[in-house]
Amino acid sequence: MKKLNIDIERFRKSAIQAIKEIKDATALESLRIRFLGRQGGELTEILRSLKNLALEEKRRIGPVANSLRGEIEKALEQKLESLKVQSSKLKVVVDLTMPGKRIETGHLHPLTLVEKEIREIFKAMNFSVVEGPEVETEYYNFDALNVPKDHPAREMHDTFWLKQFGKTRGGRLLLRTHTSPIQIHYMETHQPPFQIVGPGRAFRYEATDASHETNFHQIEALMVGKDVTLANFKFVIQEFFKRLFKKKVQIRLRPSYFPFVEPGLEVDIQCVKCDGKGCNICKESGWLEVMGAGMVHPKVFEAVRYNPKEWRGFAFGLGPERIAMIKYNIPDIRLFYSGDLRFIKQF
Ligand code: FA5
Repeated sequence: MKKLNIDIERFRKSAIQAIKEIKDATALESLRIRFLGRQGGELTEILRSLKNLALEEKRRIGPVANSLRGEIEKALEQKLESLKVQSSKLKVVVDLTMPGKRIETGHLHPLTLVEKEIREIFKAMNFSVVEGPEVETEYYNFDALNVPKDHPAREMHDTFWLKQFGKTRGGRLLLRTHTSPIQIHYMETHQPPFQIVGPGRAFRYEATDASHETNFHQIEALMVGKDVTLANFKFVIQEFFKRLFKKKVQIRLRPSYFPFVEPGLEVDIQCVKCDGKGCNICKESGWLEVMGAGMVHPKVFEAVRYNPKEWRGFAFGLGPERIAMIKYNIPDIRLFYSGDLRFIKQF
């Protein structure tokens, strides 16, 4: 009577290890045949050889070999299951019929979009884009713009004063209350004729409401030449609004007062939503106030050493928030800075 000349435990370990390492179902099937195949399967042969063993050896090895068969069958089955799960996951990845996943990308803020559009329109109309500092002196924000010290117009602009920085040659420091100081900086360093737009932030210490913010934007425009008139101004803004709203827009000029222009004007456009019939955007008036404007005051030219008898110019200051509100039908200016993603994601 024979003894089994194979180490069952070692066989078990290497069989289980081999099953673990399998990467696909075909290789797993080959392995199944190698161990359990009817003809020549390694474990099958071991089990077959049991009958030739001595009785004691048969009693010792028999149950071990039989339970090993169950163990290997179970391991093969589990492996097959896990390969199926893996391959179904793999199919999802390469399923070309699945709708594509939209990659979330950032996008521009509605105000940036509007400001960009306004810049582009003016650039196409041969205006240069210039900028100026947000921290200004009293001189640039008021004095050079013909707003005298104790003049009520200074009070109209509730100013954020930067007291801790003290005084400079240009007086006290402040956050500019409008973009008009850009005019002065530009004229001090350039000779006419020219036409510029100066976009930027402005700051006013005032109560906020649906159309007023403490931190807002303006776009300043200035055109200076030998014979610039209000007719040029009218043409430029009419053309600007036509390009912005993609249709002819009625404008209305009303007399107004700004110390740095004479005459001074307030510009209204006919409501682009209701075409002047009256709606919630224009508060039923049919008109929307969009900018302050006028012919540059001779005192301003004097401040920058231009001869007011030689040069004429028009200037205007436009609020892009207001334009964006009209264009996108936004009811409250405070939404722009709310950080509310439900609002921002609509653009
Ligand atoms: C001015 O600031 C003048 N510098 C404009 C100007 C320039 C007149 C050149 C003449 C020549 P006003 O305060 O009206 O004007 O402001 C102009 C525009 O800025 C307003 O029509 C409005 O659209 C916007 N604006 C003013 N204050 C606020 C505010 N608190 N919040 C949002 N927008 C504002």
